Amino acid sequence: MQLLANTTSPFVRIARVAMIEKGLDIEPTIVDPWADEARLRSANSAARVPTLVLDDGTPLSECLLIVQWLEATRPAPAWPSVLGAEPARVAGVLSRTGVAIGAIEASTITIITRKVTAPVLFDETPVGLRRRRSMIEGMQRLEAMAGDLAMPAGGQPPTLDVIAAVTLFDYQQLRYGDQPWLPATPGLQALAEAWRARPSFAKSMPRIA
Ligand SMILES: N[C@@H](CCC(=O)N[C@@H](CS)C(=O)NCC(=O)O)C(=O)O
Repeated sequence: MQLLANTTSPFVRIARVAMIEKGLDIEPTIVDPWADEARLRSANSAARVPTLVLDDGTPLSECLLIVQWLEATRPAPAWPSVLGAEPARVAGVLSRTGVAIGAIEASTITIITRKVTAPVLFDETPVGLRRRRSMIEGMQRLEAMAGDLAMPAGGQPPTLDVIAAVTLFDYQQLRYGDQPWLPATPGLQALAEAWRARPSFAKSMPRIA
C-alpha cells in the first residue's frame, strides 16, 4: 500500500490521521502534486494528494473517500469508528466536519490560486475575499462549537470532526498565522495543542518542506 502525499496538504493529514488511528501507519511517499509526477498522474487523473494505492493496485483519491474505505474495511468494534460510538451523535460529527472542510477548501484554494496570480490579484478580488470570509466564518463557527469537539480523554481516539478541526487550525497557523484577519480561536487552539501529543497528530503536523 502506498500513500502518495506531500508535507503540507490538510487533505493528506485528514487521511493520514484516520489511517494511523485505524492501524495503518505507513510512511507516506512524498510527491510534488505540481510537478506532474508519473506515479501520481497514473494513480489519480486529477494528480492530487492524497492518493492511496491499495495493495491490489486500486487507487483511492479524495480524503473523505479514503476515510470511508477505512470505515468499511476496518469497522468498529475491532477498530475505532471515526464517526464515534453513538449513532445519535453522528450527525453532529458530520456537521462539524463539514464546517471544517469548507474552511479548509477555501484556504487551499486561496493558496493554490496564488500560484497563478500574485497574492494581491486573487486574495483581494471578490472571489478571494469570499474565500477569506469562508475561512473566517468557518473558524468562528467551529470556535463557537468547540465545546462539542472532544478533548483527548482516557486514550479515546479522535472522531472526524476533531481530526478536521485540528487540521484546519494547524494549517491556518502555517499559512496565515501572520495575517491580521485570522480570527483568534482559543478553543480550537487548545484542542489542537491537546491532540498534538497523540502520535497520529504529532506525525502529521504540516510543514513546508
Ligand atoms: N478534494 C480533495 C482535495 C485534494 C487537493 O486539492 N490536494 C491538493 C494539495 S492540498 C493538490 O494535490 N493539489 C494539486 C492540484 O490541484 O493540481 C481531497 O479531499 O482529497
